[in-house]
Amino acid sequence: MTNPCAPLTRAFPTLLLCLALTGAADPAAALTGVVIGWGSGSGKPTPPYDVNGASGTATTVTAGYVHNCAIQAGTGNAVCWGNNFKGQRVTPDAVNGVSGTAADISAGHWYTCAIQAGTGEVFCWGGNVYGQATPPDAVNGVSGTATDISAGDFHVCATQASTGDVVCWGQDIFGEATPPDAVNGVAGAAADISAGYAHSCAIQAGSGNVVCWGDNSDGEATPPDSVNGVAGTATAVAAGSGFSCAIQSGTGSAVCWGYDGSGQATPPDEVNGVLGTAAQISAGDLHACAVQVGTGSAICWGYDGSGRATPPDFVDAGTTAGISAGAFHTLVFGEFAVDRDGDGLEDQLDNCMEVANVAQDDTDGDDCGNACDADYNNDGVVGHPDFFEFAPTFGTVGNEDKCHSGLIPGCIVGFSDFGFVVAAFGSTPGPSGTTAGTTACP
Ligand SMILES: [Ca+2]
Ligand SMILES: [Ca+2]
Ligand SMILES: [Ca+2]
Ligand SMILES: [Ca+2]
Repeated sequence: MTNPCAPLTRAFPTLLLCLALTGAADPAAALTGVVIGWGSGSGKPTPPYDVNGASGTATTVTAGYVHNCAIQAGTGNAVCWGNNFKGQRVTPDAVNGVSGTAADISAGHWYTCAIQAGTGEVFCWGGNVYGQATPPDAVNGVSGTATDISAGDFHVCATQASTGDVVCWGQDIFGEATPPDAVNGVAGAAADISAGYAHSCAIQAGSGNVVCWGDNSDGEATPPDSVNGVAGTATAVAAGSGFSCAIQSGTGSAVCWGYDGSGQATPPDEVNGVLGTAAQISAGDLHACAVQVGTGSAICWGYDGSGRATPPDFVDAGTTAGISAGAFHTLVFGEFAVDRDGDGLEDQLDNCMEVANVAQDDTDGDDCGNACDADYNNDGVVGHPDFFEFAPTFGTVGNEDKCHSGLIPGCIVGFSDFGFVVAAFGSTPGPSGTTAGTTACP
């Protein structure tokens, strides 16, 4: 919790040195890897500071049913947030940085699976009613490991590291966890896999043919000729809830099939080849998303309840590096000029990035604006010492660091400031975007 520059910002030569050392002289460059979510709150799309840019960013995101996970940039630590009904949010030491980190992660329905970096061993945690959180020996390190993993609603599929064979486990009511010979090693292996609600899809290694299995009630397990090898093949595949999507080889066009009640199986012109093509694709419950080639735009389609298929403007304007469509929401990570409090200052320029504070007053110069800093003794928490420091200043002029909502200079410490301190009691100051990448203030 140390920012070498923060306490020194009033010592001008030291400030210049700090700017030179930290690269802060070019603060307008958007952070790469910032995680942003949107859609229904039930999907818990709001990411934690560990990956939202306040104190870290991400290299992978995965949107599950009502929880989400990411891999933190730099550390490789698995970070999860949202609902914890079955413990799906509590990352094990094997991948959270304590005794290992994660190379890949996938959030399902009340459970999560990850591939441990270095070893390739699969770890799962959370709900295990169908054995979906118990990876088999073929990928858990006993007799094999994995290079790719995809958690569906109640079943999981992975590609075995040494063979490329598809291995699935968990619920198998529709045969969704029983991969066919074309990709299970008998007659072929897989280059990409995706587990959906009750079906799964893979791309056969070598041929590029899309192969699906499991529930086919809506034709979701019957890939069309454009990607099944008859008239075309695919480079990526995504299994959703009752529908599937793929990116066609050569053209880059997004192609979907299966249930289309909300238009989720009808990719728009931006990615279907008419106006643009897709670099990545992800299928959720009732909507799907892709990253457009060239622009890096996040493009979503299908059911738009709670705006899950409508990326915020600043995501549109930025560059999406990765996208994941969940049950009720969407997550991306990428390079975005985020201004989450709408005060006109991008997060990385904003010393209180969740409070609109155009003036950016920061009386004690700790990079934590007065608007979110009641930690007067700079011990990292708003507590009794801060309250006792505040109390005698009530009604006075000239104690600008106690002015959290008034205009300074000349502010009078008043009731609104008292209310602010009370509300902040027990919390940490910030978050400040101007310390992003190093630490949250102080
Ligand atoms: Ca702002
Ligand atoms: Ca602000
Ligand atoms: Ca401050
Ligand atoms: Ca304090």
